Amino acid sequence: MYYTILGSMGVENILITGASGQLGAVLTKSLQQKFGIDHVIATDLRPNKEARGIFEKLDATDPEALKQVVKRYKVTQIYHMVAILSAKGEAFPQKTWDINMGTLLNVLEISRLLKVKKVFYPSSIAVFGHHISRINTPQFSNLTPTTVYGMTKVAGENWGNYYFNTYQLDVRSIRYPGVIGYQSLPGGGTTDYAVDIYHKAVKQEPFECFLKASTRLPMMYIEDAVRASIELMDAPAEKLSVRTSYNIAGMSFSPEDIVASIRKTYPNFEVRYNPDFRQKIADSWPMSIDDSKAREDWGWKPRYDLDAMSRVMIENLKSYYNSVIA
Ligand code: AKB
Repeated sequence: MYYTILGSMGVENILITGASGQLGAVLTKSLQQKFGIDHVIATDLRPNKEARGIFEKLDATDPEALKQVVKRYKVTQIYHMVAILSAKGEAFPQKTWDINMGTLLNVLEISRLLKVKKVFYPSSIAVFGHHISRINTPQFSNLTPTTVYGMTKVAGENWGNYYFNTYQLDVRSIRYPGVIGYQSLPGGGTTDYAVDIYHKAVKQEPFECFLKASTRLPMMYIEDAVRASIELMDAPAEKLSVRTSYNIAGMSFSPEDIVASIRKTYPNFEVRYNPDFRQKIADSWPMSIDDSKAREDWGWKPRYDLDAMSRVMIENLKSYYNSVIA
């Protein structure tokens, strides 16, 4: 059994909830590289078929099941990646609240009881809503979100801050922008068009965009998002002045910008704009983010801009679709 070798002095054992999701899958790989494959416990309702290493089927809404896994593997850090995202959440508001909040409260309380050293909690640009300046949105802005997902993220940030101040549980958090990667498909987000569009371009099919051409949003390439999360978890505790959640920025672009970038490779790529209910959500979010606190406190710096990301996305999706056809 893997877990008999875990848990010796000074060794970190990392548990990831939602490990089969878009970010969870890439994060799991990076954490395996950093800590060793036997020290990372990927958990989800369903396994990620391509993943290697330890996997436990886990419903994070079940506190007893979560507690058993944390105990068995002598977990020292948790990355809690379970969430129903912004667009999907609007179809199931109460379920979204129950799952997003219930799983977080389980993670926080079990971490407190079992003395887990650090917890990572992903927040989102969805915490912002009306009454903000949408350009370079400051770290400390009004948080009146327009979606249930955003409401859970504001509440979650405050719970993290509460556990830090009240129980000295070392909770750390980032407000992710839209995250774009080739490794897996996201599900249920407002920023997901920016992943789907690359798949269509590489398959040389036309794309129908659910946002208006000019809708500018903060975005980030997945490698930057994963690196940011691990860098924040590695930062010395005394450097961290924000215990709700850090703004981080990668790039900001609109559908027409990403189309122009893709057309550098596929000049005939066709796009039609057909905005739906997600337009209203996007219109309530920042266009760009001020991440100076993250830069000052723990040295955050993105590596990818739009064209660099387009090159990696197109190259990797081309290899993927060629291998599927072969
Ligand atoms: C979504 O669109 O819901 C997410 C997010 C920005 O948190 N990608």
